[in-house]
Amino acid sequence: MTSLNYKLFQRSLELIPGGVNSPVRAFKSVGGTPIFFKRGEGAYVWDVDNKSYIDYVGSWGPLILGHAHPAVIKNVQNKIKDGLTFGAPTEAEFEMAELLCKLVPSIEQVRLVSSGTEATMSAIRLARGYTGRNRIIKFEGCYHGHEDALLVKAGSGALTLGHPSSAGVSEEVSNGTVVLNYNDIEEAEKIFSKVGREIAAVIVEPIAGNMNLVAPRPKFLSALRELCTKYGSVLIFDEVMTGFRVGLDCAQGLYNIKPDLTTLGKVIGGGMPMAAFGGQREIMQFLAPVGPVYQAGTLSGNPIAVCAGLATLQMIQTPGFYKKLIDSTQKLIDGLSNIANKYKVPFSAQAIGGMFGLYFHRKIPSSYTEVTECDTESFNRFFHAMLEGGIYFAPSSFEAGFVSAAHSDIEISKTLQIAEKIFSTWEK
Ligand code: KE4
Repeated sequence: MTSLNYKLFQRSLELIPGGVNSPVRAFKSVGGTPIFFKRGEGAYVWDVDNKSYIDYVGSWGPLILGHAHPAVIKNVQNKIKDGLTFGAPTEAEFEMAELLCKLVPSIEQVRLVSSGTEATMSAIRLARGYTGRNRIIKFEGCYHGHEDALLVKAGSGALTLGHPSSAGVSEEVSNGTVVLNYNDIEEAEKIFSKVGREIAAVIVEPIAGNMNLVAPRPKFLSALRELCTKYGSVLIFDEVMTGFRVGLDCAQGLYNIKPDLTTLGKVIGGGMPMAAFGGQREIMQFLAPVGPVYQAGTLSGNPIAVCAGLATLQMIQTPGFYKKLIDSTQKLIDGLSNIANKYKVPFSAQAIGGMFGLYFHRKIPSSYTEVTECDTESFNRFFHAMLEGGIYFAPSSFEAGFVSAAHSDIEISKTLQIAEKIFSTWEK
């Protein structure tokens, strides 16, 4: 009997390019057709055929509390009765600004937007306006949303689909972007010694989560900090994914580096369209309506999205929240690694905070090149076997995975049981 997932997908293909509203959802690299979800609760999602899955995507990171958390739903329900949007300042967005400035010390002023792409696009423009320079540095495999200047050797869906440098991005734009190798300090030092005074900004995922998970090598981030300080370039930490995912003080707190600007998204919206960028007051004051750098948005700071975010940010401040999240994530990773090793499957994994990477390679990759040496075909086989078993991992070997506060020992054990069944009969 043809599943409703499949029927819906065939119909969607007619009216939506690729049948999806964001390419990485299309199952292009793992094969098969996407699952259409209809409900989520805690660590679980249900598809339109009523099959349930333990969810390790969490909408690509926002759902750190799990699906439909009662506190988030209640906050949104209470607020929505007063209207959805005003296109004017509201108290809720001031509360969000106050909270972000309190939780992220490097943020002295902040502007709310509706997506991570808007946040990074605006941060780049602000850095160019503030420095009067044009060139920016990004790193191969890092993804910062689909802003033209950043869709050069990008990660996530661009990498998944094999087009890291998108069509439609003009030469003039991409020529302003210098792409370096993540974790390669010497290369960054060499470039800065040559053109440092032309560099408006370095934008970096402090923990790369869009070429699978790649952790920063010791001194990589501090080297970028020193270079930006020395040459007057703006250091932008793109924490859209890592912000509040790896700890209450984000990746910048974990590694004790103070960026000039930070972009945030995902968790701060609690599942609703909301993101932000902020940092040094002196830089932020270049933004309209105070300064010459224009940036705007009809639904920026939307009060309903802000309420979902505020409820989420309140919950993650409860004592012991991150210890439990980190313990659950580590239990998953250790369990998967031990089982793979038991059956001699070439596999490794790592976790940072509530995010993780799975690699079909004996060695955990620390560069984009090493990620491309992982066995994608094995990942795809593992992905579908787990999916069959009711476990939903990201449908791409170039994405990180996410655990939520709703994942208990029950879900972790169930996941490991399914993995054991798969690895015990793994054809090498
Ligand atoms: P959005 O425009 O998708 O809200 O955020 C863009 C973005 C910016 N920076 C980082 C570090 C990000 O990870 C993202 C978006 N992440 C992807 C998942 N890897 C979103 C999933 C998708 O594109 O559908």
